[in-house]
Parts: sequence; structure tokens; C-alpha cells
Amino acid sequence: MGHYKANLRDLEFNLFEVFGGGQRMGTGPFAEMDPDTARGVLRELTDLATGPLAASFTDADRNPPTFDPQNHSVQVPESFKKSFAAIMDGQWWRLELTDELGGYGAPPSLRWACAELILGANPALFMYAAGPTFAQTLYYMGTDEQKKLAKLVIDQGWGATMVLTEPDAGSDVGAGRTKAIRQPDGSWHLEGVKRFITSGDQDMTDNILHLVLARPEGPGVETKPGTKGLSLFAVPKYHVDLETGERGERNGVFVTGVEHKMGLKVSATCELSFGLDGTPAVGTLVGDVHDGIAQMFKVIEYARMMVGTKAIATLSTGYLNALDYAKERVQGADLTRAADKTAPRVSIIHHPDVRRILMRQKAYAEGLRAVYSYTADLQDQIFAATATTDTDEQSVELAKRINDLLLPVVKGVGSERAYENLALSLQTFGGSGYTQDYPIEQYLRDAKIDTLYEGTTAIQAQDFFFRKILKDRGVALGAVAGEMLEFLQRNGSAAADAGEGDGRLKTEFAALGRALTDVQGMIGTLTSYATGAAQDPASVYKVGEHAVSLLLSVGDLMIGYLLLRQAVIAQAALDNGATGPDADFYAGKVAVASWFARNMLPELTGRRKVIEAADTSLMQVPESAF
Ligand code: ST9
Ligand code: FAD
Repeated sequence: MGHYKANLRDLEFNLFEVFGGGQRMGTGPFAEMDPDTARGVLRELTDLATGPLAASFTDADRNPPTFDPQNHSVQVPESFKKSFAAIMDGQWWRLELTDELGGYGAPPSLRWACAELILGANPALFMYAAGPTFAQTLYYMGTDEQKKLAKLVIDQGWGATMVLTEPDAGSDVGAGRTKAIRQPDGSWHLEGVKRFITSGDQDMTDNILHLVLARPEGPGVETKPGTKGLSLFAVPKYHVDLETGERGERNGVFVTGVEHKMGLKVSATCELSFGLDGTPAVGTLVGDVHDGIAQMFKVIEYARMMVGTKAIATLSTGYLNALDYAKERVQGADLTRAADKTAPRVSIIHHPDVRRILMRQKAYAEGLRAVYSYTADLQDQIFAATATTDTDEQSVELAKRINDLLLPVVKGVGSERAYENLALSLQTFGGSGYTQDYPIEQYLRDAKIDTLYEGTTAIQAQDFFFRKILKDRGVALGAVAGEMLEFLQRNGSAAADAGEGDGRLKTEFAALGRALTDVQGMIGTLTSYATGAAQDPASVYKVGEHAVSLLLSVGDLMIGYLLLRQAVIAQAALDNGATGPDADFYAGKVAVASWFARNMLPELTGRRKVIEAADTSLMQVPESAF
């Protein structure tokens, strides 16, 4: 057996029982993908993920890509190439494409479920397979020539990159200095050095499409500072004849370094130099418009969802590995018989503390999966609306705003909680978890990057509060809160009225209600700090200090809410006589929702108090005192 343990049952539960994605399948833009086909796709991909995709996970970590500085090239290990070929030859990348570009009509909710399987098995595979997906973005934003280029990327299976970061421009993308100089023939020559570029080079595809942010200059070009002065350029590794598809000369974009990293080693993280040794790096301006940051955010939004899903996928397999170990490893006696030295030894899942850490892993793995599935369900609604004129504009607009609101939750909370709880997966194994006999130490190393790239957690938290709540005037947040209140009124009041006995989950609904009030309190207080900055600029420091706490709290609230929604469905299934593995699955759903509501949601009250008592003393501590 390989390292990867998929949770197909929970993926199907979210898709077909919780969010009703199955009802949209087989209709409208998803006509080609009916529910049975979708289930078949998930089953087939689960086999592929647990088999050929997972097969190179360990080897490619121990034998990472090599860099040849003479030829400016990166060589990927052979074992990994086989796994990559399984995705490309199997045409799995078509799942991401629209019908127009040769896709299969898969709704986003199914695509993200499929993405989880690949990302959990071997995350770098998904990233190296970015070509067709990134080309699709270029296709819909680009000029007629760029549409031809995009089709070549898809037809010939090129690789692709997103190129923003520079040595002095990480979180602060607007500090980028790479420039693009307009040429008389209308093309652009890029000059500068970009850093940390994922899949910047590899030897698995014939060509690579780099999507690059650079600052344009030249006659008639207005040069502006910050992100709003950046434009997006399409820069192929090799020139290409757009009519015949034939590969031409080498373009002047070269890999000049590869990072030695803590984890995710098979994903080559490259320094890219543009315009080296007199070879111009020729690019074309995307869409012929200077709107680079907004265009790049189309890619970034996708990549942020991907990073969150990657983290959650890894936590899920970490938990399932830990669970198997806990059922097998025998150590110590049951706590009730601890004093009896002759008592039989038990498997460690009998110990309350092991159960505590297992249940916590289960809660975050399944709760976060529900959060990304909820977000993907909104993407289904948005996508479906693009294919018909018969849409309720207002509800689509609201779905877009809620999707935007939740992206930092999927990415920021997903990555933080995954890393934190993977440490508990390792803890479950005791000392064995610290060895390379088990995959958990690699999971932890590979997952750490998720809190860093695509915007660190601090950046996600600021995006969440300033852009997705304040700038949105609380519209999306209010809609989600309203939905929770309605859920509570429907279920919580019924449980409360039923009293003891039949008032199942009564305590849990009450905990969710309190958590919602706590989060609303936090947001109210942070908003007053933000608006207070008009009189006292230092007031905004209080937001800066506590924004991550808010983001994590909203994440916990969403998890608590969605686990309870799942529990209500599961309880109904149990009441209807579910048996066998189904009964176990549903019982687990009720148990995990109850545990999370009782053990995690009460923490929000403490966090709210901390935010209410905030002051600016932290910012007054002299640097020398740290
Ligand atoms: C990176 C890549 O880290 C890591 C992984 C790569 C993996 C690649 C592969 C992916 C997979 C591919 C798929 C494969 C499929 C395979 C299938 C196989 C089956 N939302 O606030 P302002 C825009 S890359 C939308 O003033 P500042 C907006 O246009 C590096 N737009 O910002 C806005 O204008 P307006 C990632 C947003 O203060 C404008 O920006 N690096 C958003 O100038 C200016 O906004 C980072 O992420 C948003 N949330 O700049 C950088 N926010 O307001 C992190 C802004 O008029 N830093 N815009 O609408 C930040 O995000 C900063 O906050 C900043 C600040 C740069 C935006
Ligand atoms: P910095 O921005 O210097 O941040 C350092 C610390 O300061 C962080 O804790 C951060 O949260 C904090 N900080 C910074 N500014 C603020 C602020 N305003 N408020 C609060 N806290 C702040 N980039 C690409 O363009 N393409 C890629 O494909 C790509 N792949 C990557 C792959 C890997 C393995 C790595 C490590 C990075 C990759 N990146 C890529 C770059 C990545 O997006 C950046 O590393 C990330 O955005 C953070 O920038 P930085 O490393 O310069 O850290």
C-alpha cells in the first residue's frame, strides 16, 4: 500500500448529500457529467491517486530535482515523471477545462474533489500540470494571437508558471522592479530577476508558458508605482510558430537557481532571469491592456483555493494514517485499570488523549473539506450562471461575493489548521512518527509551505478583514451569518423545544449560536478600531495584531456550522435505518460535530475578550526589548 489514504466517502457525502452538487450534474453546462459519471470519475481517480500518483511521493522527496547551471535546466526524478505521465496521458487535466476548450463539463465542486485526490497523493503533480488550466485563463483574457498560443499550450501539454515574486517584492508585489520595454514591433522585452517560481523549469514538457508581472515602459507608456503599475505578459520558454505549433528558438527566460527547501522538494522552486546574456525575453501584453494585477488575480484566486485544498488533503491523509496506526499499536492498559499491572494491554485508540487528538484531526480534516466544498458549490452556481441568460443576477452577484469572502478562509485557515493538526497526526505515532518509516514527517514538511505562498496568513487575514468585510460593507458576511441564523432557528429551536431526550444536539446548537455572537462581536470591535484610525492612526495596529485571530475564528465558526449541518443529515440517515459502514460513517459525523461544538467553539469567547481588550502597547515595545 502507498502512503495516500483517500476519503472518498466524505467527498461523495459533501457532493451528493450535503451541498446537492449532484442535482446540477447532467444539466446545463454540466450536461456531459451526470452524477453516475461523476461517481465513476471519483472512483477511478481514487485508484489512480492511491496507486501510480502516490507511488513516487517518497522517492521524489529523497531524490529531488537537479539543476544544471550550464544549460539553465532542471531535471525531475524518473519516478515522478511516471506519475506525471499518468495524469497527462490519462487526460485528467481536461477536468479543469470548459467544453469550448475540450473539457468534460465537470462542475467546480467535482473538480475540487478531484483536485483533493491528486493534491493528497502527490501535490507537486497538480502544480506541474498547470499548463492547460493557466492557458484557459489566458484564452479568456487574451488577444486572438494569445488565444492561439493558449490552444497550443493545451494541445501540446506545456507546463506553466505564475511569476510575481522578486527578491525585494514578496508580500509587497507592488515593489516589483522587473520591467517590460515596448519594442517597435509591438512585442515587449522583459528584464529582471524573479524568485521562488514554482515549476520554473522541468524536463517533462516541450515548452513552458510563463505568466509574468512586469512594469511596462517605453514611448507612450505611462509608468506607475505599486501593483496598479504592473502589466501581465505571456512569455514562452521557447518561441513558437502560432500557425504550425512548431517550436522555435530559445526565448531569453532562464532558470538561474533552484532552492533547497524544507519540503515539497520535487516541486522545483526557481530563480528566473529575464534577458540574460543579451538574449531578449520576448513577451506579449495579455489582452493588450495594462491591467496586470487584476488579471493575475484570476490566477491567484484559483491558486489560493488550490493551496487550501492541498493543505486539507494532506491533513486528511495524515489523519487516516494516524487512525490506522492508533487501531494497531498496542501500548499500556485501559486508564480504568492503570493500577493493575496485569491488566491486558490495549491499542492506543483506547486512551482518552489519543481519542482527543484523533477527533481533533478528524474535525479539522472533515470540517475544512466541508468549507472548501461549500465554496466550490458557490463556484458551481457562478459557473452555471455564465451559461444561461435565465439567471437571478442578484443571487449570482452574492455568490461571487461569498466566494471571495471564503477564499482567505479556505487558504489561510486551511493551511494553518492543517499544519497544526498534522503535528497531532505525528504525535499519534509517538517516536515512530518522527522517523521516515511513516509519511507524516514528509506531510508536515510538505504542508508548511501552504501558510507561506500565495499570500502568507497575515496577508490572508488582512485581505479578509479590509477587503472582504470592510470594503464589501459586510454584505457577504451578513449573508452567511443570516444563513447560519436560519439554520439555528430551524434546528436549534426545534432541539431546544424538544427538551431533554429528543432534544438531540441541543447543547451543540447553543454553542454554535454563541460562537456566531462571538464572531459578530469580534468584527464589530475590529471595525470600530479600523474606523477609529481616522482620529487615531495607531488604532489600526489593533486590527493588524488581531486579524489572524479573527480569520481563524471565522474558520472555526464555519467548521462548527458545516459539521452541524452534516450531523443533521447524518442523524436523519441513522433515524431512517442506515446500516453497516454507512451507519458508522453517519455516527462519526454526529460525534465529530458534537465534539467540535463542545470543545473548540467555546474558545471563541476567550478570543473575543482578548480583541475587546486590545490596545497598542505591543507597538510601543521598543525593538531593542524584543
Ligand atoms: C505563489 C505561487 O506564491 C505558489 C504556488 C504556485 C502553484 C502554481 C500551480 C497552480 C495549480 C494549477 C492548476 C493545475 C490544474 C491541474 C489539473 C490536473 C488534474 N482578490 O489592496 P490593493 C487586486 S504566486 C482579487 O491596493 P496592494 C485588485 O485588482 C505569488 N483581486 O493591493 C486590486 O485593485 P482594486 C503569490 C485583488 O496594496 C489590486 O489588486 N503572491 C485582491 O497594491 C490592488 O489591491 C501573493 O499572493 C483579492 N483578494 O498590494 C502576494 N486583492 O482594489 C500576497 C488585491 O481596485 N500579497 N486585488 O480592485 C498580497 O496579496 C497583497 O495583499 C497585495 C497588496 C499584493 C495584493
Ligand atoms: P515577506 O513578504 O518578506 O514576509 C515575511 C514575513 O513578514 C511573513 O511572516 C509575512 O506574513 C510578514 N509580512 C510581510 N508584509 C506584511 C504586512 N504588510 N503585514 C503583515 N505581515 C507582513 N511566487 C511566485 O510569484 N510564483 C510562484 O510560483 C511561487 N512559488 C513559491 C514556492 C515556494 C516554495 C516559495 C517558498 C515561495 C513561492 N513564491 C512564489 C513566493 C511566495 O508567494 C512568497 O514567498 C510569499 O508571498 C511571501 O513573500 P516573502 O517570502 O518575500 O515574505
